[in-house]
Amino acid sequence: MPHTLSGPRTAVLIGPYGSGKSTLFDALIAAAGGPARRGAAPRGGGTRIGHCVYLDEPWALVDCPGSVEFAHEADAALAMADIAILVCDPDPAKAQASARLLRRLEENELPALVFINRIDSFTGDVQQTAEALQKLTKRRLVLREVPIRSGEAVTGYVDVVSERAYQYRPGNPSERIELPATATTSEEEARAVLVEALADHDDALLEKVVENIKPTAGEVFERLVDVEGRAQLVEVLIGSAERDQGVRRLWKALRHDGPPASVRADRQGVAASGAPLLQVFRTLNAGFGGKLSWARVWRGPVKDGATLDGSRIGGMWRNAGGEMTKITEAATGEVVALGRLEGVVTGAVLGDVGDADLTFPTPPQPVYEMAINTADRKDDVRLSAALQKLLEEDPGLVLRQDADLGETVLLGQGEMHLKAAMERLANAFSVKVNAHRPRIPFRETIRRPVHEHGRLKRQTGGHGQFADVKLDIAPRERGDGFQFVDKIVGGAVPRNFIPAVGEAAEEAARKGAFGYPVVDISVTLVDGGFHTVDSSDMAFRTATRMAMQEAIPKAEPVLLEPMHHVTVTVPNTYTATAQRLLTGRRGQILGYGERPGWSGWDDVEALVPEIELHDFIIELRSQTMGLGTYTHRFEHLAEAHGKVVAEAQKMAED
Ligand SMILES: Nc1nc2c(ncn2[C@@H]2O[C@H](COP(=O)(O)OP(=O)(O)OP(=O)(O)O)[C@@H](O)[C@H]2O)c(=O)[nH]1
Ligand SMILES: [Mg+2]
Repeated sequence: MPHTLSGPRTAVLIGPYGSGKSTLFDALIAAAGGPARRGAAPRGGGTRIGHCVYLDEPWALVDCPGSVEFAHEADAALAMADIAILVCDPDPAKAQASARLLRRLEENELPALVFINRIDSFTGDVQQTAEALQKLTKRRLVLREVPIRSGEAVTGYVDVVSERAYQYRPGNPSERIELPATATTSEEEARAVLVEALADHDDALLEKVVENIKPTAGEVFERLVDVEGRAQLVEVLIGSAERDQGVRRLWKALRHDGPPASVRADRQGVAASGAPLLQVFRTLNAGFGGKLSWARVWRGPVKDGATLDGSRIGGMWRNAGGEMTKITEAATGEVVALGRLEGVVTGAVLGDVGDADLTFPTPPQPVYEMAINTADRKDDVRLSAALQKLLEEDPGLVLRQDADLGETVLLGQGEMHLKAAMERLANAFSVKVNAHRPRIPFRETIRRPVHEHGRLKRQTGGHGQFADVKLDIAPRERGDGFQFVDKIVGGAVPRNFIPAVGEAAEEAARKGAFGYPVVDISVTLVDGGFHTVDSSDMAFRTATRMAMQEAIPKAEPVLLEPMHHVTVTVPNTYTATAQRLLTGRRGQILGYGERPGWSGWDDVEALVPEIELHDFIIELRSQTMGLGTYTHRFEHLAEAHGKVVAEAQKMAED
């Protein structure tokens, strides 16, 4: 049944890096009467949101960045969408770049269309592209259009449902032409596939297929809208965003197949009636109107000036073709920008949530980190305020204050992601920062027990300083920590000085032979001596420190490096690659196997030194078409040798 349309809807453009989403976004807006594109669309990070009206129906279009480093932005947009457009490259060899997104569509149970872009420069067979994509999803993909070629060039298409042929006329709706003989076979094949796919969901249609009766365009169309609306089938369209080919055809598909906003709201359990409810999915500080929070109105109307959960809406806008236009009220299903929602973070739900499940997608664990410091010390105070705003904007970022190492570390989804974050710090918050590779929390320990004598005897003028300690310093089991043992008998060291010895020993262990904290040792005070006048806490501290500094280098010190348990996730065609990369980074493979619930993907488990992980993600992505990813957690400390020791010592000196 075609939908009776009432309210606004949201379509989200997703796709691999550089597949043409932004170009298509601009072309869609222009086709809906918006301004023509002005130069190339911005690349890299940053979701764009625009509003338009196509054939009297209001839409919000969301253009997501394609880079995996901004995947969390696309995930956030998908959580708000009524329908998705997956924009793909026509080359079947590049299909795999869409694997993660096809999974996401399934997880979201989101109706979707595939737009095979760049048809202007494609000489291959779109059927093969569709087949390559089909291997990556459980959902049925069906070609809705087949190309008409003149020589190598695609000049138009046949709509497989109506069986009508059209010639592209960039900037204008395509022109209906006679169905060319060259396209008849491919059209008939594609139609048969489409009808069979639909017959799986419809007995009446199945009967016709069995009896070899050709269903009418109307019959096919009606079922298509229904099955697609239930997210069971995905139409594959073709075109060229750059040349404005197939863009109006895509609009028509969106219009017919995009379910009303109530369908998504129902699926999330949002009750149809009640107080207003909205959810923020993108936040931008500075620029237009101070802070802007882009939100989906799950239940409207929401009025400007209204207070939701203690936050007052200070302004409400749509982005109509690049112009922010003020509105006073937003209806159910709208995506709008809200002003000055101070303290409201990306993902926040405001209003009467009831039993709705509006869980915001959790960004992946960060895989790349950089220590940052202000270029100008004067900015230190402003840095922490700016970082807090940045974290509000972007849940993909994490901040770690390393008191031990004296560093502020920004963690994110990759090099580009962190670079974009630092650019925002500079441009939106006027805080310039320098970034450097974070230090590694190395530790050290000893292998051999030693006995050491520390004696302080100083005569300065009238009264002197005297303390004498005999220490047994011994290794402990890994993870057992530092221990001080007092074995003084018969008052060789008076009771009141003993705590000072313990404290000084522990303090001295903070910097060992390589410049790092010494862990897992015991220090036992076995004997000593004192002077009734010249002994003091201070003197015992000094004597202890002297003994420790002498002892540690003699006790076969060893450097300990943090080891992480790493789980690499890759399509199984890259399992061997992942193993090779891990081994190349001194990783010890613990095993591998199919990732639970992800057919075609493997998890490879390994123990890897932390120092090797710094730029691991860059190599992993470049060797796996951007598909490989990993999670990690600290596992234990392990003895390090050779080059690592030299590197660690150098780091400690810097
Ligand atoms: N030949 C041709 N080039 C295209 C087409 N669509 C986009 N391009 C070009 O491909 C490049 C990338 O296009 P974008 O629209 O920025 O791609 P994107 O998917 O938004 O990229 P990210 O947001 O960085 O993932 C640009 O140089 C476009 O001009 C097309 O249909 N045909
Ligand atoms: Mg883009």
